[in-house]
Amino acid sequence: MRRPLIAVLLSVLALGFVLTACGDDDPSADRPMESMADGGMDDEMMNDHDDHDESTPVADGARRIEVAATSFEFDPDEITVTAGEDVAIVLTSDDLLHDFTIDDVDVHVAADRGETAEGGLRVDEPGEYTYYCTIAGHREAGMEGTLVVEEP
Ligand SMILES: [Cu+2]
Repeated sequence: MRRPLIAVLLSVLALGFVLTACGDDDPSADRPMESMADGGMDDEMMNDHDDHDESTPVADGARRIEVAATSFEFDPDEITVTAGEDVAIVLTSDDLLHDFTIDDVDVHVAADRGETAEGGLRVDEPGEYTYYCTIAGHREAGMEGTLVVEEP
């Protein structure tokens, strides 16, 4: 029984040493980050990323609609729902960070590389809406689709 305990203690000590060693490197490692953050472009990207972490809440009993995001398209690129219906957009990304956003509708889901995320969606007004990916350049490259909201 003692040996494993000693091994664990030694591992913890070794880990602590490694962390301390890493800690010493931090000041130099931070400098490039800080200088990058000084550029307006990077500030914008970081704020962007914060926004992408928040998904709209999914209502109980929402119908799940799976959407695959790849560079640079959505599959499917047309989704039909009924006005007032609660749905969950289940977004999966294979390659890199993509999101699902509609202007004027409260829906947002973001999925990072290899991840699946869910976001609630409900539209009360029938009509056609365009969903797209807000990551810079993606919509322009073709990442958009049509949400058709039918009369109940
Ligand atoms: Cu995208």
